[in-house]
Amino acid sequence: MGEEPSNSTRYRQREPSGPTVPTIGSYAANNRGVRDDQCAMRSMLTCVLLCGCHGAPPSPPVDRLTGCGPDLELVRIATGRDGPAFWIGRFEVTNAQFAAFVAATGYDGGGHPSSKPTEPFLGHFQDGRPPAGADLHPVCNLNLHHARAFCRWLSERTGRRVRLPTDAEWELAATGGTDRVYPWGDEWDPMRCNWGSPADGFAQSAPVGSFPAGTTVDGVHDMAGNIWEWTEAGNLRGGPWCMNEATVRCAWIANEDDDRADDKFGLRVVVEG
Ligand SMILES: [Ca+2]
Ligand SMILES: [Ca+2]
Repeated sequence: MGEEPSNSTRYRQREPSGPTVPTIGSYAANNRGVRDDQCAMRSMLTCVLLCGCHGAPPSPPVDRLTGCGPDLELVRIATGRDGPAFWIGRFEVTNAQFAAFVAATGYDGGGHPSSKPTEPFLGHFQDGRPPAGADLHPVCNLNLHHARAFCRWLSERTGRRVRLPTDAEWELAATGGTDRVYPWGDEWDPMRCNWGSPADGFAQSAPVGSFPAGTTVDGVHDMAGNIWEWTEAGNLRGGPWCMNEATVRCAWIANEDDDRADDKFGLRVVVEG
């Protein structure tokens, strides 16, 4: 079962934050004497009748970063309380995507060795390539500098502003702007993410997108578990494949040494605009 956090990482837990989404019944009456929940229900029925979408919320726009190795699929996250709308990677960055960066640039860590020598920069790669069969697993063994370097390269190649998420952006994407505990809702479900139990099918990392029942409301995968994700502030979010249900909550923040790489530390990109 999942490990408790080690003493080497400074953790803090805080109350969930962010705007809450009102339920249908909580809408007030409008000036036509018709409650907005009735309007909402009417439009939902209209949607079912006209487009057959059965009342499901519209899917957010998607986009891709192309021409830099395997495409990075992006999901639009609507304007939040803390800033403008942005795009976020639907998946964690994979070994194959990071390998394309290394192949194109010869990047070797950029003079930022890991402060944990037993887990050096891309220590799991072999001859500059991911291990056999691991192309679609999340890249790991990165410290904050290495994660930022990948984003800078994508910015240069695409002309778009690619970077790590802020903590507010990461949490907005994970919760969908609600105060939910996990990306899928408030109830813990050990089969909706890759956490510290092999019972979910994975003793270590899983190919990205292996838990479609655990996505956010916007369809972002693996915001709980699998690989821990660096944010711009040097925090890690979402918990890794080896820890418990407390650590994979949306609100959990682990502040880490910027120089430390680890086989549980990876990234997901944000694109501005
Ligand atoms: Ca697992
Ligand atoms: Ca993750």
